[in-house]
Amino acid sequence: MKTRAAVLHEVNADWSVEEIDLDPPKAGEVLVKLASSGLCYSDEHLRKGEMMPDPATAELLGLELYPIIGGHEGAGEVLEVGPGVTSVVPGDHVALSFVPSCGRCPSCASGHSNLCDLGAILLAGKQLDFTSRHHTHDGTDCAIMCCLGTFSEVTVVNEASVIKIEDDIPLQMASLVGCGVTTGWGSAVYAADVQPGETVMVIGAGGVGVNAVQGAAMAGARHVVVVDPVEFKRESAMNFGATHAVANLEEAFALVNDITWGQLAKKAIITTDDVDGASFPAVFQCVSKGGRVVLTAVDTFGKTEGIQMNLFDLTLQQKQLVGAIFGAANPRYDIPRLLRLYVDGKLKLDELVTKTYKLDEINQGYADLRAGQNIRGMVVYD
Ligand code: CXF
Ligand code: ZN
Repeated sequence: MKTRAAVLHEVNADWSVEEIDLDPPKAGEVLVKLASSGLCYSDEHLRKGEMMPDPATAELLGLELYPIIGGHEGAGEVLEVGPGVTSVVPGDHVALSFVPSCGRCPSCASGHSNLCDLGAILLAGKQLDFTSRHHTHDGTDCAIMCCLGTFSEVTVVNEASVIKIEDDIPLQMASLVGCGVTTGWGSAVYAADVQPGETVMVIGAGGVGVNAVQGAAMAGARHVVVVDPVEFKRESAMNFGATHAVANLEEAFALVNDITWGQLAKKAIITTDDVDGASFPAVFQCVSKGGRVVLTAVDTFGKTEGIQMNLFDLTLQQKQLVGAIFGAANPRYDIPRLLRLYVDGKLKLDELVTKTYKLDEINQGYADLRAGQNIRGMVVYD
């Protein structure tokens, strides 16, 4: 079938909205008509070439990076299923998870399906059998972001990425839990393991950070201190449960030192667009003995330089630095759980969407994101 998609043809290019050819789903695959796709900063990382190896390394690994269809935060309706699909049928409403979960690998079986072995193919960007269902008009195979390609009106994904949801849940809201909401909320609830009464810092108050704020507040944090240079984001974070908002880490240290009587923050969650390794000493300065820093923000693929910190203090003050993918959440458990919290009025989703765009306006959506104007921009399909 023909559909339309936002395609990236080379690093640093604009998204090209064009007609593509889409094959029917093969075994284990699902054809999904998307209702919407969130505009996450990771697709901007992708556009800037920060999500993948450099072209020479990619060639060595046998990876074809371009063209690639972006988007990894979507929800929609199942149109067709391939042979062997058992968890959904045509007509079902589904959220797409940016991490697949097979349910059988050691990570899935031990309750860490955010680390599912199938996720290893994420950056290769094809179907799980390493072939493509998406092709440009001249027949070139397209890769798809996170095995999803939600910047396509219709897409084919593996059943492992598909989470059936209840029919009464607005699909636009369901798209948000495929990345930003779950990543942020889980970073606080699971990765930081926020406990009642703790002081928590959230550094970066965009579409992931405000959900870390929601998670920390829901877990019972006493103070949720947001750090963001953009005034609009600081103000907006206060509507999601932040108790304080400051512009930089210097102000944050003075504040947490004051409000905790010198005990400092028990947890800090880094949810910035880019990772600033040079800021780590200032982050750790805000964190108490035995405290934890969660790195949710995604740095550049293959980069090793940039972080310099005092490891003497890390040991003697027994601090922790932990990474978290998908907020250490389990897609099949936490996506329906978060959507139920939304329906019950306990999790804010509508308020996350600053502005909606048509697919043809996607470059404007990313310009607005870069300008700090959006908590979440969203492409809404017809
Ligand atoms: C990212 C994590 C790295 C792979 C692409 C998606 N997460 C959220 O945006
Ligand atoms: Zn994302």
